[in-house]
Amino acid sequence: MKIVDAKVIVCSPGRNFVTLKLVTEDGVYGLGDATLNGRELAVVSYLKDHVAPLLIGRDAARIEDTWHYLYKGAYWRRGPVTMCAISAVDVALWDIKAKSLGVPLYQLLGGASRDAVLVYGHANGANIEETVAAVADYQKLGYKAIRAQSGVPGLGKIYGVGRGKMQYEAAQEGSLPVEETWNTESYLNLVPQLFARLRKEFSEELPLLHDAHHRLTPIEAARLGRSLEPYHLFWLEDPTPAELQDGFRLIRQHTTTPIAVGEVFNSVYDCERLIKEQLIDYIRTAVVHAGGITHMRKIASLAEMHQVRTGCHGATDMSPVCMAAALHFDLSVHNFGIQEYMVHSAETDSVFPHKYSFSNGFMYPGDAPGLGVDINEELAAKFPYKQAYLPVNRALDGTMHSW
Ligand code: GCO
Ligand code: MG
Repeated sequence: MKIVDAKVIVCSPGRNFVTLKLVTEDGVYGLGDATLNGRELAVVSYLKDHVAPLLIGRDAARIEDTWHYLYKGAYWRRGPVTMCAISAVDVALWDIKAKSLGVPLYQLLGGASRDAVLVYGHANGANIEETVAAVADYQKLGYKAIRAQSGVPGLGKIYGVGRGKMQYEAAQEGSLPVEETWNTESYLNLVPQLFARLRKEFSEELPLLHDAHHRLTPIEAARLGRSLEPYHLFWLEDPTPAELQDGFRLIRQHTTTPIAVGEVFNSVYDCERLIKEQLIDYIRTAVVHAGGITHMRKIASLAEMHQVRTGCHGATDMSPVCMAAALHFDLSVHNFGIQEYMVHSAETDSVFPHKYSFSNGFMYPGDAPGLGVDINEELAAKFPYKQAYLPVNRALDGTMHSW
């Protein structure tokens, strides 16, 4: 079953997405997400100029071999652009294989390890009371686990505070990134107050999550983790930037708050030490950024041996193609923990019709052959690419700070 076409589709139905469509000689096609938020066109070029020409004429059935052909064959290993491109090819090939065998993808990954995929939603507000109200709204919608983020007095809009009730979209259209302001001390004072208030209002059993979004030093993160212990979070995400992995040992020495990390990782080698030394509890790599289904399964297997569970990144910059792939992965891997879920806009859903569904706090990939997601190319063409960036962050004195 030879690949005869490799098409890169760029569209912006509410936000930018890059999608790879691989077509085989017998007409079966597969989709892969290749969206790298704020740097989309770099992956488009990588795919169009350097990957698509290598795929024409290759056997679509050889998924593992193609992965290594692109990874080892580039000589320049890893990196978000390369790994995003490899992920798109990999997922499209899994889609083709499952479609040609007439089974939903999870059946090829060992079958279902559970009946449904637990997800968490994003409750946020400009202040603590708005966030409390948002958590209540998510509960009413059936969510069984909820992430809570609040604005910080004196700081204006910061990471995690959305533009509407259900939608959170960090990337903003324009030729320059928006600049936000940051003050660690105000943040570290506010977050324990937020969770104290939430535990007063909601059951002790409600799983609550929080994302520090790489903005703290290890000792600041340790202070936050310790101050949140009475409210027993499901996880504290990205407490500190993960380039310096020794920082996680320091955090571990000070707190029992579970730690999640990995949305910016793109290889098992980024996770290896954190997993093997049990410095984290959840690994959050995304199918689109960490080498597709083939590589994500290797990460999950390593994690399983060290009692680390998965918690795939699922923000709106993961397209419905990535979301579908994540749900098949989540349903099948034994050491699944939780899946992030942010609803896409109606325009996005119309361009990417899909069979996955949400019901009462859980998601289901559906039983359609393959991923169970399609792309309406005619409609996609009506939403051309728009330049957009993630915001940047500055401390009060103007110094650049992690966003
Ligand atoms: C999350 C993430 C996102 C990222 C976004 C960047 O936990 O969902 O932190 O909100 O900021 O995906 O592209
Ligand atoms: Mg995050």
